[in-house]
Amino acid sequence: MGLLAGKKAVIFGVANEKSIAWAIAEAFKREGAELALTYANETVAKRVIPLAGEAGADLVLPCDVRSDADIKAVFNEVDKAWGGMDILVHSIAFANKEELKGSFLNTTREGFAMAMDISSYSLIGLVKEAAPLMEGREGSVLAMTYYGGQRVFPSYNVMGVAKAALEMSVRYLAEAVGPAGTRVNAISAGPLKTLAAAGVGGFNQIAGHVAEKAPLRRNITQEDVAGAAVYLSSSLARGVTGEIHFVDSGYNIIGL
Ligand code: 0WD
Repeated sequence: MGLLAGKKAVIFGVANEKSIAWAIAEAFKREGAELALTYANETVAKRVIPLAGEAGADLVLPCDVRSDADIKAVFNEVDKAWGGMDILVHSIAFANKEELKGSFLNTTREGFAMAMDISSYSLIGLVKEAAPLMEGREGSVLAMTYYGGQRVFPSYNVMGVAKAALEMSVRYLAEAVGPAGTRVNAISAGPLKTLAAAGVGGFNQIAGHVAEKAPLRRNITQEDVAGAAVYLSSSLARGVTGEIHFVDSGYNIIGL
């Protein structure tokens, strides 16, 4: 029997087959979970709908996380179809490309607000609606973050600030939903070549540096993240909440 047998998982953030969320969906499926996937807009839908078919997802729903109505609609559908849920995965981030290069001083008020809304607030927005469906089911919420939310990296800029807010939201949310038996954690993943990473200036330089300096002397893969996601979403991690768990070949422990 799989580690997630009988669990119902709603996954936000599949954009294509390179997405971290897609590797998580595949691993969850393998471990026996039932899946619901969402897509941000019609362009993404063209790629996500066939992938959802491939994964045998029960539901594929539109959701732009900037919209409270979209978020509510997703969890209404989930409630109708499943009458509850066990796992929520938030694998979403966005910032203006012009603000993911050069100086942090290029950050605009509008760009800051948008990055914070889509990349940080959205976790709170999703958990607000999901929490009642997860109550008393030993539920698990999982978000994706990056070390650039704790230390300064070239070009990561406003996204680093958004990740810091996301990581603190993980802790506050863990406290807020803990009494109902729901856990909230994040994986801090090393650099991975995805659409989101393509938007970050100097990504190849960062990935090359990690491969050279990290204890494991390699970059991680989407499957490395998915393995940790299975553990954190399963009852093996039933005592773990409010945690930022690094899956980064150990890069974060290195001083020099
Ligand atoms: O190196 C990396 N790739 C790392 C990524 C290292 C550490 C963490 N992460 C994080 C990202 O910051 C993000 O939180 O992992 C998460 C997933 O990112 P990913 O898998 O690397 O990238 P991608 O496949 O692009 O998925 C992110 C998706 C969007 O993709 P696009 O490319 O269409 O912008 O986030 C979704 C969308 O599907 N997204 C939204 N979903 C709902 N509403 C929205 C939105 N408004 N905006 C973006």
